[in-house]
Amino acid sequence: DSVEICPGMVLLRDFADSAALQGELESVLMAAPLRRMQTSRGSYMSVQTSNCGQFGWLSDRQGYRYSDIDPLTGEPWPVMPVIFRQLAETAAELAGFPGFRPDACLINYYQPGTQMGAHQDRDESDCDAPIVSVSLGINARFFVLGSERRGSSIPVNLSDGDVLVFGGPARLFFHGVRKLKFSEHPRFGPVRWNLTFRKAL
Ligand code: MD3
Ligand code: FE
Repeated sequence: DSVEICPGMVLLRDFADSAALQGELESVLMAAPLRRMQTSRGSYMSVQTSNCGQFGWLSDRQGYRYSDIDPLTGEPWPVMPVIFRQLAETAAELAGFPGFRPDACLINYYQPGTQMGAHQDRDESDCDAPIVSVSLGINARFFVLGSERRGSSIPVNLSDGDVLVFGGPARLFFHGVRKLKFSEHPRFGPVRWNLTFRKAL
């Protein structure tokens, strides 16, 4: 089913074929391994990341940016698997954003205890394009604020296979992920994956 959480934000519950994505994810990570990125202040993020697609999101002492080369391997990022791209395009279309063509897929890896503080996604040049987020593995408590970092938030429980689409008025909303509680997924084990599809450039 599909639920509009607020204008511009649509949740497609259990929309993704998580078993099919799992195999492709493993191949991508063999070519571009997970790493812990550094912030501009020098601390390390608790989430581990990698990318596939034409561009990858990076964070280091210089700040945030997109790059067509993986600095760890010196090679281009792995090609975005066809089933990743099709999933993101179909989800965007169903949510009311036809014509979405992602050129970047950020892979986030969460272990129990990992969290992501409230932030905006604004490193992309085209904010008319939506963002499509796919959750795999154990459940997470996601939250959305509005255009301000403070105030009340809307909680959303994200489970394996759930797809969230953000666009229009919700595209620049603050959001984050609460500290992950321990649980186990039959295929993924005690971890959560999030694939975030974007139009970077
Ligand atoms: C709301 N990741 O990588 S995805 C991120 O679960 C990020 O890994 C989280 O936030 C995760 O930047 C949440 C959901 C998400 C992605 C983009 C958004 C929510 C968003 C952009 C605007 C508003
Ligand atoms: Fe984000």
